[in-house]
Amino acid sequence: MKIGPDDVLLIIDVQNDFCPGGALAVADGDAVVPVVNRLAARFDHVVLTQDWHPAGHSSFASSHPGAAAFSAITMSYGPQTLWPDHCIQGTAGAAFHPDLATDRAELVIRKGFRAAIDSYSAFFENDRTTPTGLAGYLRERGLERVVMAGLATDFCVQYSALDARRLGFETTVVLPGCRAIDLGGSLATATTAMRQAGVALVEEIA
Ligand code: VGL
Ligand code: ZN
Repeated sequence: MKIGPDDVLLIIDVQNDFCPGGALAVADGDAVVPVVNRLAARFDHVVLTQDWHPAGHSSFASSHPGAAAFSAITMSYGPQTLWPDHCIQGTAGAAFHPDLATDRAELVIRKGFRAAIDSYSAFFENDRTTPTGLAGYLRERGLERVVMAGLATDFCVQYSALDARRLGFETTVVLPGCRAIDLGGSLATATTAMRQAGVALVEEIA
């Protein structure tokens, strides 16, 4: 694709807790920063997402006595992986990576702020129906093509990309700008699901 004036770069969760040393570190997570920064400089529109949980969030294993981090439970809205406490509102772990170029971001979408429900996607909470408002924002501004990168490929990037397709946005994921958690093969599953949904998985934007 050739980047046009109505294209938006959506940078997913490039936050300290998802980088080495963080509470939910993604292997090599900080390697996405220079890739994402170079991409952002080429787009007219940049939107960031920020995982932003209250202490005691229901996606934290610590909120479920006896449950281990990275185990799965069933919530009222469906299956939910339990995570180490991460991205707690206002903490250093929730801050963007210090080298992430955030100045040109036109919008920061915070998600996961309701204690009872997690939100991987930039568009919907994990019930797949409660909107974050991002779709309305993009449509109202006439932005129809979304390019994504960030963390983690198999969770927040995948959910965001699948929802973007479901909402009718042309959707591209730049793989070198992403890193995965890869829980029990989740990266391969996510890659297949994104391809099947019509998400373009690319190595670079020409
Ligand atoms: C994420 C797990 C929990 C992500 C966020 O950004 O992919 N993963 N919260
Ligand atoms: Zn989270």
